[in-house]
Amino acid sequence: MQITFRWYGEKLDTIPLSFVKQIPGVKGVVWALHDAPAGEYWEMDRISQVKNCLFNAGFNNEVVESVNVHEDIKLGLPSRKKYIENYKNTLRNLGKAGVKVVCYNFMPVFDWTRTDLYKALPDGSTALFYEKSKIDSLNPYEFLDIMSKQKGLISMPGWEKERLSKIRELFKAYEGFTIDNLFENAKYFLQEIIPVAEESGIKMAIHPDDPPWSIFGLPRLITSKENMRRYLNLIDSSSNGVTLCTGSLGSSDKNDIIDMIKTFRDKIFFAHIRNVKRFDNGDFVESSHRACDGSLDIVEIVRTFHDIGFKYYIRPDHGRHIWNEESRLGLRPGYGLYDRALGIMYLLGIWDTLNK
Ligand SMILES: [Mn+2]
Repeated sequence: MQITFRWYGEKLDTIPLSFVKQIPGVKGVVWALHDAPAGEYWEMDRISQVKNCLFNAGFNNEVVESVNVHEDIKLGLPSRKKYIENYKNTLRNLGKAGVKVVCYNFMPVFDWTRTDLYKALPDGSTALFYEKSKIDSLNPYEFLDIMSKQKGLISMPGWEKERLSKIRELFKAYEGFTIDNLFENAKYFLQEIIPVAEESGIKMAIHPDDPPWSIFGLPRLITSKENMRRYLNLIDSSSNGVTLCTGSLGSSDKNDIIDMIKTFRDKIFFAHIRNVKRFDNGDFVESSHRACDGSLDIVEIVRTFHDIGFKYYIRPDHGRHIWNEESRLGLRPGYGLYDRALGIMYLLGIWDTLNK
């Protein structure tokens, strides 16, 4: 396996790559053109620019997260044709630039969802929090109103200002939309792009829905073992795979992460490993990586990856905000430096012990 670290680019990330370099074991930076709207074609020049920047700092550029899927593709509108063409051409360019894995998601309207970006934990740190009753009792517009008052939100992937301004239209477009419609449109998308991914030497790795259940009445695809299997069966290809995100899937106690890793061992091209603490009322908070701090047994999860001889990429996903990091101007909630670095050390500690 190879440890990676997500980074938002020179203009958008406050963490210098020279700091990331000081975290032991990080080989690659997980990157994207975060200022490119979903559906837009990624020019080779811009891809090369990032590649050079990463190489100069001593990292590889093998994992991209994400190339976002335009909403019209998820909705199956006629306009999807042009966005799919752009997607294919982007994949061709990424392949030429040496990219091996592309993480993406197929979540309607909302990307990941939380109700509080800075929930105070007993030790004084803060973390991303999901309050079930809040989501259940608000309509999406009230929810957005509350969220937009929290600092840092619109800088987050999936929550771009431009995208959210169209929220009412989007909800209208999804009226009456079912999980089967979503699977059907995903199949069309995969049939178009997977052959290009194969030619380009790229493994496509879909990210699970976060949280893994329906919110605001919208259908969600990658929520369970059963749905993951259904998705992988949409098209039989060595380039059609998943990102195993322990925190996203593990927000539901119905998901057995260890079983999923074993079941889909040949289809996992990227892993996000983080812990999450679930509460009896359905709330959850992102906790430190340590197994005893959350509901997921990270030791067993890492052991399972070790057992299957996992040879792809792992990143720590999110972290808490610690050591007064919240005051850092432009901090992206969940994407501070310190707790993700601690997470990496925990993962590597387990991995090295297993190697011995
Ligand atoms: Mn994730």
